[in-house]
Order: sequence, then structure tokens, then C-alpha cells
Amino acid sequence: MSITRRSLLIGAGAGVMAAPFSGAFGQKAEFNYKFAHNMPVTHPVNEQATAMADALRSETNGRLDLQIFPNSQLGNDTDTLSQLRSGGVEFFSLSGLILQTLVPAAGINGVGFAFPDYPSVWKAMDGDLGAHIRKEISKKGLIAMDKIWDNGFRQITTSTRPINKAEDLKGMKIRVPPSPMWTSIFKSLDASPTSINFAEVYSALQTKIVEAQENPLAIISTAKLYEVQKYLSITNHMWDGYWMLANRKAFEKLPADLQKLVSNKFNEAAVKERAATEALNTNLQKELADKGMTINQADTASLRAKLKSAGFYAEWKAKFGDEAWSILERYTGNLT
Ligand code: X2X
Repeated sequence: MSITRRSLLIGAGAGVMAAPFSGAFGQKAEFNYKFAHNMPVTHPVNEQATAMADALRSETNGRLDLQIFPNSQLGNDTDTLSQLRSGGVEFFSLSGLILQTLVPAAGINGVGFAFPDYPSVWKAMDGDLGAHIRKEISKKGLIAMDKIWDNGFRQITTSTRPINKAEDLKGMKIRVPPSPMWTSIFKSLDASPTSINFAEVYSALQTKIVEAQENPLAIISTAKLYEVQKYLSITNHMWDGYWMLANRKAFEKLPADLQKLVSNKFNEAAVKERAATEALNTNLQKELADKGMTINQADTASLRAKLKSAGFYAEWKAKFGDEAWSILERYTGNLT
């Protein structure tokens, strides 16, 4: 990394970037790996990743130095996925739905209104549905750790009007992450979705390029989206999580004992991150109201009926295929 690039990053990260491993153990690490993610420093993803990297440094006696790069510092999600594939970045956390651009099966947990609650999500993602997705991911030269991390059930925010019924979304200029599933849901709801990476979301809302976005409460709070959005409509329209991905070659360069330790640490951190994120997603409504957001519970039956009548479920059942769809429905009940 050049001096200029480094100082730029340190400036942008306000000093929060992990310090390069500089010899608490007296020498340079044997493996210097980067872990990039798109979350603010105060989000549980970053807190747990940072704690995990500290534990890895000490438990490997400094052999493995995993540097955490929060806030899309190394590039937006689309760029970072390319870097992960080429080996420029060794670890990256990515929403399965964005990964869908490379691994079509990975979008399946984002089917609208599929999961009723967290217990059904974890049963599916720690069970056969997650196993099916990870098998597809592994065909693309990437490794996915067993336990997916929580992003959460997603809610819609807007600067213009609350969303109650499906009609309220008509023509709404809403930002969605770059993913066929996200575009499909909001097109089916007659909104006007635009794909924008998370790194550009705050400014897109601030400059009114779009009037709306959707994310779990933990993100609306930690990324301060309440500063540029007025209405928060509780829709729970899908559940989204972060696969912890590794470049296969880089991962396999680690000796077997380190590979095992790294996998274990990622999966242990997942359990803590899930608990912390779920607590935020469940409890932040009051704080967001105090910050000035107007909150309403949307009529989700109306939204779901609109998806059905638009042919959303039939379309995605055909795309994912009968086998994958039946695995999904084992955990969600009948969706079509
Ligand atoms: O891009 C988003 O909205 C985010 C942060 O939720 C994801 O990573 C999918």
C-alpha cells in the first residue's frame, strides 16, 4: 500500500483502522491477511470481527495477523468481491443476496416474507438450506464459513412518506443493494429500485438521488441513516445475512491447524454477533423514534399479496429450481 493510499485510509477511517501488526510478539506475522467488510465500526459485525482478530493474533502467537477493514475502506461490495476472487483481499463478509450475482443459489434466503422469525432463520441457515448454499459457493473458488452472521430482518425508510400498504410503494425511488433478488422484489411491488452499493447509500439519500432504502434497524442506527430519512416502516420483508468468505487459495495456504482455528473462531464469533445484532434489531425502535423518525407498522399482508399477484414467488421458484425451493419451504412452510 502506498503512503498516499494509507494516509488517505487512515484519514477516512478516523484512526479506527486496525494498526498493522507491529511486533507485540517481536516479529512480523507469518500470514498477513485482510478482512474487508461494509459495516460501520460500531456495528456488531465489526466489533466481533475485531475481537476475533485479536484472539487469533494471541492464540497463534502472532503468526496470523488478520487486519480488519470496516466501512468499505478497500472498496464497495462489488469491487471487494472481485478483489476477494483475485486474492487481493483474503476474507470478506458479503450478503448472500449480493453474492447471488456470482452464485445464483445464494439469493434464496432473501425471498420476500419467507421467514417468520429468527429461530426459523437459524434452523434453515445452520441446516440444509445453508449447506446447499455453501456447496454452491464452494464451486466458485471461495470458501464460506459454516455459520452465517446476522444482518437481520429488513425495514423500509423514506424521506417522503411512510409505507403502510403495497400502494404506498408505487413509483417510490428506492435504493436496493446490487442483486437480482432485491431488484425483483421492489419491481414486483411497483416501486422504482436503483442498485447502489452500501458505501454510497448515505450520500445517495442525502442528495435525494433516491428517497428510500431498506435495512435492519442495527444499520439504520449505526450508519446514522436516521439523519437523512424521516419515516421508518416496519415491514420485515426479508431476512439477510453475511457469509464469511475466504479466497480458497489464501485459506489453503494456512497450515491445517490454523485453518481449523480460523474456522472455529469465525463460527464462535458468529454466535456472539447474532446475539448482539438481534438485540439491536429488536430494541432500537425507541432510540430511532428519539432521533426523530416517525415509525409505523406496515400491513405486511398487503405487501405479500402484491408479491404473489405479481408472480414473484412463481418466478423465483422456477429460477432456484424445485429442489432448492423445497429445501426452503421445509423451513418456511408453503410460499407459493
Ligand atoms: O447494502 C446493504 O444494504 C447491506 C449493508 O445491508 C448489505 O450489506 C446487504
